[in-house]
Amino acid sequence: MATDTAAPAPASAGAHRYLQLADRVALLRAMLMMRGIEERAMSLYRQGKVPGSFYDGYGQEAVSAGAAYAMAAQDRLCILHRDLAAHLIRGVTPVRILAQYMGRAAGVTGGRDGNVHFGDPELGCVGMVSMLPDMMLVATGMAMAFKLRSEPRCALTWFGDGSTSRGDFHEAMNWSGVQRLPVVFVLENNQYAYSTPLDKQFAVDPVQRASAYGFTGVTVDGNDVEAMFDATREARARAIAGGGPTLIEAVTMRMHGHAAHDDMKYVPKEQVEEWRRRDPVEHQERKLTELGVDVAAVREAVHAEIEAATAQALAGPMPTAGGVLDGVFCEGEAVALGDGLAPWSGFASDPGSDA
Ligand SMILES: Cc1ncc(C[n+]2csc(CCOP(=O)(O)OP(=O)(O)O)c2C)c(N)n1
Ligand SMILES: [Mg+2]
Repeated sequence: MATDTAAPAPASAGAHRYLQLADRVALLRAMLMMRGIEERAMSLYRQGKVPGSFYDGYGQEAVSAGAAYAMAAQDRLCILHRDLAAHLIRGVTPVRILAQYMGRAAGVTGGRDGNVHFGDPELGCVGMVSMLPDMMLVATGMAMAFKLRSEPRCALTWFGDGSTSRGDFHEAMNWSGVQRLPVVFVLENNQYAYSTPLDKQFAVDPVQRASAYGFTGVTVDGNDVEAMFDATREARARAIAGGGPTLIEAVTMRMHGHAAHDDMKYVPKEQVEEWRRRDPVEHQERKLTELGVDVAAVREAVHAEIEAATAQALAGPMPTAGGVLDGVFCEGEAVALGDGLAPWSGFASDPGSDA
């Protein structure tokens, strides 16, 4: 993910304890890539080229980019519907993502789904289960396996504020607390669950529930990608050291409707305007500009990559009817998950990691 548009970091203030300048640019790139791909996919949706509906994470790019960047290759991720940057960081290419949205053969699910329910197992990612928040239980189960096998790995999953009202949330929190499992729960508090605002969702800030289940809970500015990285790096190190789970509450805002059809009339305009001033992409751009990075060049490179990927995805074939049953049933032995990319260069020197 490193890019050659990064100038050497000035020796002055502004250095990050763990991230090199190339890492900080990689975080910006991942966020720009997520935003650009989703904007492109939304226009393809309006042209009728994306079936079903379309969900995006506009305004929430820092949550998935920062958290995914802090995970090692051998860790396992359960990625949700507003977390595209995590797929990118694990190594899923833009062309595969765009082909996925259009139901093409080159998509991650080979055209079996034209939506957000995908995850490349070879990159250590579990395909998203739509029932919310079932992925918390999947991540908890994987963490249980790591513990039983004494493997120094960690599982991480994202979920929304709406998910905190479901029984699965409490089951996952309780079991992982009792067993002190190596799992990181990232609660994407984006102010709404469809049209339900926070004050109709919970009577206490849900981060307080972590202590009720016996583990650490932290609240983070979800629009600051480096703050997300820091909190996740710490949570992962704690998990690997046997310190149990962490609940990270990432406070952010869903800047678009729930999905393409939703004009979010129920959201006050002032609230959107207030959050627009805290845009996570612009926040990182300002930081990097101060560090001497040519941010416009990064933007341009990302834009060109997305345009090329869109052309390639559009030129790709639809799946054939003959292969419709391929991969539906397990044939022979199940193949274990592989390892994704872990672009952060710091695992070698991180005491909490064996990578
Ligand atoms: C058990 C369950 N009920 C309803 C849905 C339909 N649904 C999909 S996303 C969503 C809103 C979830 O809100 P939240 O958890 O806050 O996540 P956000 O979409 O805001 O990121 C709903 C109701 C679902 N997928 N699963
Ligand atoms: Mg929400």
